[in-house]
Amino acid sequence: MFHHVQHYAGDPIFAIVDAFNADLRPHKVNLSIGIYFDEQGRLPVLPSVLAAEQRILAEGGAKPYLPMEGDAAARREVQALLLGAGHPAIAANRVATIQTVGSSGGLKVGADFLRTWLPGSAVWVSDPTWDNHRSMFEGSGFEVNSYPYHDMSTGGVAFDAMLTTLRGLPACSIVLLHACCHNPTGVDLTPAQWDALLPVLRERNLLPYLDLAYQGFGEGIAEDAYAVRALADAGITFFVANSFSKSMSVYGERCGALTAVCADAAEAALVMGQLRFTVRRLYSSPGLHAAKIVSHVLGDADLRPMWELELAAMRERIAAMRRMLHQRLSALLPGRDVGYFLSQRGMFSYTGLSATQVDRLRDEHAVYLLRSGRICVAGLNTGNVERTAEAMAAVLAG
Ligand code: KET
Repeated sequence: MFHHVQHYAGDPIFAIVDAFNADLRPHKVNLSIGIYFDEQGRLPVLPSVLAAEQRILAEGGAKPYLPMEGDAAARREVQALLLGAGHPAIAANRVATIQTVGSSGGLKVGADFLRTWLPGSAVWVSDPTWDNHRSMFEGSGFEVNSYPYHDMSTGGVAFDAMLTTLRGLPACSIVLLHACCHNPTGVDLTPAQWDALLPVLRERNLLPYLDLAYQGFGEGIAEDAYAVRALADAGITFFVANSFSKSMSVYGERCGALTAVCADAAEAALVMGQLRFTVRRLYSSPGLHAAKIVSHVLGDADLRPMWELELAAMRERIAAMRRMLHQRLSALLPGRDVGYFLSQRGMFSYTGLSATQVDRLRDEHAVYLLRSGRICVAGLNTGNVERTAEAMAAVLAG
């Protein structure tokens, strides 16, 4: 029956985590997957999330199915987090939000919806992007192309080339954009560049599809939602999939959402109906515990400020690790410009290390990163940053 099934080589990110876990060297360093580890190298349980879970347990209650679109309170909180409380688009009922199984679930529901309702469109992702973007949209039947994004020579965004490509796209093309903390490069559009992008999206009648997996890890909750709010303010129709995996450190709970900001309330109602049907066909309804975590942490007057401080502390620890790595590498490689560790933001840095250098880091130094040269800065701590810098300097020196 299945002898013709093709071998699956494994996921490029999860495979490295498996290899790291199997490595017996005690000094190993995991800079592969996009997970925030604390100063002790542990995956934290945020006190705000723990307090929410204690309240959920104390409240008791049965465990019914949620509706296809998820929990109403969680969905309201998500809209306010993304757009800012009281945004006119929310008041006008032109925002449709569903709770999803992580933001991956949101991205996928959105992809299936779009494949049905914009069947003639192709998807355009940044070069480079999170590997799974391509897989997800191809899995939904889309042709996936890429637009220029990262300029290796300057370490910045190839913005003119990006705009030129987007200007040439057919109407209704789907443009996947990282709202903040670009994965894998750590290089984001500035607010001014977003402002310059909006007229192109509007004039070409493109559909922006934002991925917001790291809200709060760049500059702050509101700052990192700049693109979401600018698009909504401009009256552009768009999708945004957002995640709480990282911002609440609830990876395995699968907390996320998909939001469609539409032209008017009637259109939003139509989109909402078909998003619900898409969910029903895929996994029927999302998880109850995930909904309760999100609605308690975001909606509770005590827990919300706690969480915002905890998120700020994660952001600041990552920034401190960027500075330490930069300082150590600059000292070890005086002639080399490693300023990109400071200018890039969020969990990831694109180091420019080649796949061969990445293999040497793993084999000779037990330092694990993606073969693209992406490191997760949140895997660094004061106990391993020195060794990591020395290992990087050794392979960079040849
Ligand atoms: N979008 C982006 C840009 C992203 O980096 C991830 C996860 C997700 C979505 C998925 O998030 P979730 O809400 O948990 O479904 N990225 C890290 C982990 C992974 O590959 O799954 C990573 O890039 O390492």
